[in-house]
Amino acid sequence: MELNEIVITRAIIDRYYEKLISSLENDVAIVGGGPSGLVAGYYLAKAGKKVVMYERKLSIGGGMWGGGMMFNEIVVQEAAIHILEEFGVCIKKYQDGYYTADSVEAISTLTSKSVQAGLGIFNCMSVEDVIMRTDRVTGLVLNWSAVEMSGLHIDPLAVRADFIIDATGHATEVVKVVHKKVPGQLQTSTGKIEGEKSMWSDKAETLTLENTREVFPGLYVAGMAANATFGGPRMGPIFGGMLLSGEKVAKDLLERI
Ligand code: 48F
Repeated sequence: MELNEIVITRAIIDRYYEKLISSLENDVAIVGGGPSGLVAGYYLAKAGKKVVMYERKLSIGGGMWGGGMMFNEIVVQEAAIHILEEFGVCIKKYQDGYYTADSVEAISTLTSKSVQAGLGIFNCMSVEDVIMRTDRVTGLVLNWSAVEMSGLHIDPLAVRADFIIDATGHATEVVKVVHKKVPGQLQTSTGKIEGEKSMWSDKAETLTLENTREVFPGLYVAGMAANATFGGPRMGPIFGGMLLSGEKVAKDLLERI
């Protein structure tokens, strides 16, 4: 068979269009493809929910690829090991309570298993705004990351979702957008973004879970965005809290959808 460039092109356009058109209305839309977003997406998709993820960069995985300072190993505490086991990531015990995994294997496995569970992932897309109806977030406003990076004046497109998860990490970008549009109305102690505190691994890991919750009607925070929003410390290169946060936000949302 002689390969035909036009068939190849049509196949890509047709298949991408199918994915795009089927993700206009969702149960949950996740912003950010780091570990917390991926774990959330996996559990929601596995439970049969319609869930989509938008990631600004070409590669999914956020801050997990580089382990700690580009030493590509991650540390995960005992409490989160069941999640890596669920995904089938290879884990090595380091000493009591501490486990390690190859960060490249960990993030590629989280990504692969999430897609296989039914999570729709769109890379190279950035969320620049939200849709709001009567003081509730009801969707996302999207544009190509290349448009954002080049500063082109091109209008975005929009998708609807019953719930949004801000899993944008330290930047907590969706919460920032909401706070800009309706200042002082976040469900934090001051109504504002509390801001991330300095490193304190033990406290940060516990607080990440407590802070994984709804911050504005229709909008949840997970992962590092949860601590940045509610004023928790950063934890550094330990990833159990990120995984547990993804599991928790999925569980909480499954009770509401
Ligand atoms: O930062 P990130 O990995 O988020 P996370 O799941 O995990 C944090 C850890 O990696 C680490 C840590 C724990 O030790 O503190 O930093 O909380 O991934 C966030 C992803 O969101 C994307 C960004 O490119 C990254 O891959 N992102 C951020 N803003 C947007 C976005 C946006 N507006 N639209 C689309 N993607």
